[in-house]
Amino acid sequence: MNQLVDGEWRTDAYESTDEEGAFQRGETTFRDWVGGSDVPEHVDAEPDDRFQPEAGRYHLYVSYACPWAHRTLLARSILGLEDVIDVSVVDPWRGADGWQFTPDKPGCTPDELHDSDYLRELYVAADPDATCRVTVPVLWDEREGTIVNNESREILRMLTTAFADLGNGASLLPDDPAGVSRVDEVITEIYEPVNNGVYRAGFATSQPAYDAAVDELFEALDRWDDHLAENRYLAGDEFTEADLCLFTTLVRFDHVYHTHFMCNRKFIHQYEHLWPYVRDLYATPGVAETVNLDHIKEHYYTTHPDVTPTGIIARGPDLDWEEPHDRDRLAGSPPAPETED
Ligand SMILES: N[C@@H](CCC(=O)N[C@@H](CS)C(=O)NCC(=O)O)C(=O)O
Repeated sequence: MNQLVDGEWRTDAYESTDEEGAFQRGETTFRDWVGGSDVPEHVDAEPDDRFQPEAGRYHLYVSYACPWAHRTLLARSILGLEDVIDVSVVDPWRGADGWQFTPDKPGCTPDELHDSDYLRELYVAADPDATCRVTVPVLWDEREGTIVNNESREILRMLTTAFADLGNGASLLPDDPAGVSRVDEVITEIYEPVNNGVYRAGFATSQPAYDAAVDELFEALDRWDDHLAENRYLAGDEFTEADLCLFTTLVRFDHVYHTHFMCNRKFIHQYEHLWPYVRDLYATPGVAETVNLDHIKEHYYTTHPDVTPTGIIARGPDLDWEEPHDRDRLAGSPPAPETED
């Protein structure tokens, strides 16, 4: 697989599966923390006073296709941070040179800051000797000219805490520490079987590794479907970061994970509660405009020739994302921007 080694781009740098054929996701490398917010317990970082939350200073590099980058786009949109943090969008197709900027393609932008051709140029600008994968999302600091962080869960938390005061007053975290801990537990709980589970199924190179990933995935989906029978959201009564983390996998599921990654024991639209739940989240103000199904489908079907060698983009299924969800009968409410009166 492709990555930077000592600042040079290499196309044969690492194996993405272990000797048992199980997918191994590499660690991300830029892990600084914006000052002015608490570092969650699970994060090994100190707030860095060099990085203060400021409007117009930071930039997000994303792909609409990527579920991890989607977390950050969702928080930016729901919290009303569009004028605070600008965004550059890469081409959904990723070839041998890694993520690239193709501004002429619908939904894509140039690198708004540096006019680079490839995302890896930013990684090398941040660290000329970088040895790492070149991934999205990236939180870039224009003032320091470097990458602050490229781990979605951490960028998400910085947006919902350090940057929240610069937004519209909506919140994606409970007020009480116990509520925040519960959100953290749920995000951890869904990561391995669900968010990463679809990749473990799709990129497995042995039958046992694939079987284990699919079994864990559907066991977790069944469990959360039961939870959602009585609860509007995943962690308490509010729409939180945890819902947003599940959403980015569920919204892609029937279009790409089911077929391309062979997660085909069931579609999400066949679940009694998960399907209305994901439509409820989709109907939440700020969410629908972050979903680009064309980029999602193009990315997955054309970027992994080991998985779908023809690069043909599967047509279906036709889903009505705007069908009424009737979830407002359950306790809880979507994030609400503060209104001036
Ligand atoms: N742990 C990272 C994972 C990010 C990630 O793997 N992004 C994928 C896109 S979905 C990527 O950029 N892959 C490029 C590569 O691995 O070379 C996060 O959550 O931010």
